[in-house]
Amino acid sequence: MERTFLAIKPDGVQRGLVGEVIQRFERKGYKLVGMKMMQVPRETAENHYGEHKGKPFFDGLVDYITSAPIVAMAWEGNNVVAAARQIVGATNPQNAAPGTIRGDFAVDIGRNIIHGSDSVESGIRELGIFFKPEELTGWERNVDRWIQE
Ligand code: DAT
Ligand code: MG
Repeated sequence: MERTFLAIKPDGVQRGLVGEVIQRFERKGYKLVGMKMMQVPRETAENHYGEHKGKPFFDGLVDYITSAPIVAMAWEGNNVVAAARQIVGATNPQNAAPGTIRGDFAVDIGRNIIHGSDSVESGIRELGIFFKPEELTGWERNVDRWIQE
């Protein structure tokens, strides 16, 4: 079953949006299989955002993501990577559609509330950075048969 890495960034935590964000994925029907609050070490942030190293916004991005706690999460479900990106919305909240998390709660690209993996491969890579295998919990949910045929 497909998994993705989602993280409520420091601004989302500070603004009291943890419950709101989690609720959107729960209500959709995806399954939470890992979660922890943590302050991200600088080295971890630089690894996670390695594809952006050298870009003008890289240092500010790492400063922001390490500045206060995040909530790191693993979510599971059919097509969850792409579907979560849609729920998250466009990178720049100015372009994010209303109804998306970034569209509803953010105005600045540097304070866009949430991270979501951009591909299945990124999801595997990012979950490996933030979680030990034993921290991800496969579990049976009785309602699954009412969500997925
Ligand atoms: P996303 O988070 O939608 O996957 P990304 O991977 O391209 O976007 O960039 C990672 C984060 O870096 C993004 O959430 C916000 C920041 N960022 C991206 N492009 C930026 C830019 N042009 N100026 C400032 N921050 C930027
Ligand atoms: Mg990205």
